[in-house]
Amino acid sequence: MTISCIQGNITKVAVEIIVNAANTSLLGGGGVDGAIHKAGGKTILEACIKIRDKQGGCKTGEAVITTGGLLPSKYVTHTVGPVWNGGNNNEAQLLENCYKNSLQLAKDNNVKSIAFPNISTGIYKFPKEKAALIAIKTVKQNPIIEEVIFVCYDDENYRIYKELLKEN
Ligand code: AR6
Repeated sequence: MTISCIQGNITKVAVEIIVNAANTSLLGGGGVDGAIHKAGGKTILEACIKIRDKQGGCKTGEAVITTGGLLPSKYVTHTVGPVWNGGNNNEAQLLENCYKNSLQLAKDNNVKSIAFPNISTGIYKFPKEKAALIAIKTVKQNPIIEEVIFVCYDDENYRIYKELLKEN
């Protein structure tokens, strides 16, 4: 397994699956979710609505998979990160579950490469360094996908990931 980080827009990354930091409604939103739906087109939203109709959205920590629509990636995995609420509300475990369940879903779909955004570190306010430590630890503990790329958008996350992955 290789783990790396890049800085940029995840909608441009050519891997087999990109992960979306969605919300429980699966109906889109701001941040990376908005960018993915905008770039990927309406087939992604249609697939999300189908999943919603079937199972009523997606719980925090869980993940569902749809087409990648117009994106370079074949699939999008939509996972719902926890809202940071001080740290004593199971946030760390829920964030770990996002990474673990997304990796498992990729494996179940025979995917070899996956790109993650920095889940929960935007609108949901999870402290960036804590989130990065959880993301990297969880990926290392679940070496089931050949290539994992962390796509950092803001400078602070990119700096944190570069530093933490140096020790690889
Ligand atoms: N590519 C990669 N990363 C991005 C991009 C992009 N195009 N745009 C933003 N980021 P956020 P959350 C980074 O707020 O905190 C939505 O409304 C951003 O810098 O997108 O999990 C959903 O519908 C940050 O580091 O997601 C939910 O309601 C990271 O993506 C809610 O936001 C995550 O920030 C989820 O909040």
